[in-house]
Amino acid sequence: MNFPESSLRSIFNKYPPPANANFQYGTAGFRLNATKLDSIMISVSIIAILRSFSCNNKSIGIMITASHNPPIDNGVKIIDPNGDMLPQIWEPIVTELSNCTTFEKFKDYLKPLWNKYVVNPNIKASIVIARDTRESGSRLLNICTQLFDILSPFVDYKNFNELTTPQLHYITRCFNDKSFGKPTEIGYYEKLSNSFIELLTINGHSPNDITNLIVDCANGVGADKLKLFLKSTSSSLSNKFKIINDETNIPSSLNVNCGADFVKTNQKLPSGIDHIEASNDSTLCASFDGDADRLVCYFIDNTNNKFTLLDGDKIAILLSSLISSLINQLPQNNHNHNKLSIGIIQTAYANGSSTNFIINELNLPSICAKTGVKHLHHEALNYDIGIYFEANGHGTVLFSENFHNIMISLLNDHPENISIKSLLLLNDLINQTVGDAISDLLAVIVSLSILKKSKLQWSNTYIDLPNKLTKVIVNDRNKFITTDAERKLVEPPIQKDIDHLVSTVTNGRSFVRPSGTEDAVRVYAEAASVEECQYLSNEVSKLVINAS
Ligand code: 16G
Ligand code: ZN
Repeated sequence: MNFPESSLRSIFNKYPPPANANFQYGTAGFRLNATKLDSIMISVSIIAILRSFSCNNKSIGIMITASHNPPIDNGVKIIDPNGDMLPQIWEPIVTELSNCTTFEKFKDYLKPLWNKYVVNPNIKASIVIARDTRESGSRLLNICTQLFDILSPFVDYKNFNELTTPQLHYITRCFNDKSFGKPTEIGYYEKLSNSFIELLTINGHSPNDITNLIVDCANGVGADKLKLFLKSTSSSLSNKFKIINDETNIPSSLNVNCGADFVKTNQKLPSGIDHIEASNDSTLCASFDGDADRLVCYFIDNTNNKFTLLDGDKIAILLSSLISSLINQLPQNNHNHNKLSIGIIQTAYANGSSTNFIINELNLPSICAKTGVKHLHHEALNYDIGIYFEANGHGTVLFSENFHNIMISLLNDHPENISIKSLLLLNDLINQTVGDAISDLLAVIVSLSILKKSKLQWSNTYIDLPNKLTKVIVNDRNKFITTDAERKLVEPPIQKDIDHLVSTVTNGRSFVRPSGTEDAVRVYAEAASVEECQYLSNEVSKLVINAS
């Protein structure tokens, strides 16, 4: 019997769950007010240990962050050995354990799992752990390491302290797959920097001729890490970057009036960037969120003096345009690359114009997945090149092993071919584990340079249909059940009425889905004109209120 009951009892009693615990491991792990997370850190840490045992003692990541949420919140999520999210079948297990309110219940639930997975206690579990810059982060991380210390016969861990979420995803993967890269923060910067500079160079560019950038880091961990990246790379690159909202020493400023979520939701400049700066033709503005896994770009369009957003949809289109142009330029005497499958994965929130562009202009398949990174990521794995982005700026590109093998064999026959080399370098530049604001921004810069596109040309690739996202507070959001990648409601029975309303406006589209992160229902509406969009949004919201 190796179940460490007395060690667990002592730490459980030190950080007991509240009597009314009703926690849920949701779309992005646990996320709540930081004062309520203590007991959750224990449950998450133990499940991470079991997950490691269940994966032949591979390393598992624990990231402590609440992303774009306010500074008083925090959260935690588990990263699987290959750098993606914890598989969904484990979510109810973490949820149940976190809701065991007495040690007896906790032990009764955990012990069978422990006995199932810890079959060879002589080989230890392995954990890598990190946090963002939130004030509560070090205290919460310390709860996890206390647990690891008392369970030291069963687990080894490495504490990275502050990292961005995508850095920890990358490092977790590297711990398990040495060919992926060095499992260190420096290793991450080297991989990005080398591929970025090489991509520019082989395509006849240099860091001196890229666009100027103003990067709003949401006063979060991305600020410190972007600076470290720039320090680690050629000095001329840092001349191109102006980093703002980098006050990580003032935790109360995190995500306040700045960051990707603020910019996307309010469709305006964050604090710290003035209108004149953002109107400069040679400057592109960008915002990260608090843990640097989301990116949006924007500028003030001089032709109409308007704020112009380049959101996740526009980023997906830019990267897809580059990738399909490189694929089209591959040598034609070897047709292996015709077997490469490419798919672009979006959610129902993707603007209809972007989906039309993918289908009609890029001639690529467009796939709709449920909201939440794990759903898009999962779909993207079905393709040799799976490009996935949420409109809110989460996203990346996944390249398959088959893609890699085909490129390597092509390179053998055509060692000087720039398109092959560029595709292979993109595979290194773009974080393969999860959306990454730093890596995505570098990919955007490279794409603009190689495609010789200005930010205005990028923005004019297609024109967004007017759209509106509304939050409706209902008694019980769990009554709202969707199907067809959240595009249709099954319950309550109002889908026919929604369809009817949609048919009364030009190019209309609307859907209703329960939020995975808030106690509310979201209503999305889109139409050819602002007036029709507003009308559709109001009427569908009324239906939702009446049905709830
Ligand atoms: C979480 C998801 C994000 C999604 C959002 C939807 C991750 C890392 N984050 O923040 O992808 O867009 O939830 O929120 O998966 P909602 O369900 O409240 O609309
Ligand atoms: Zn985030």
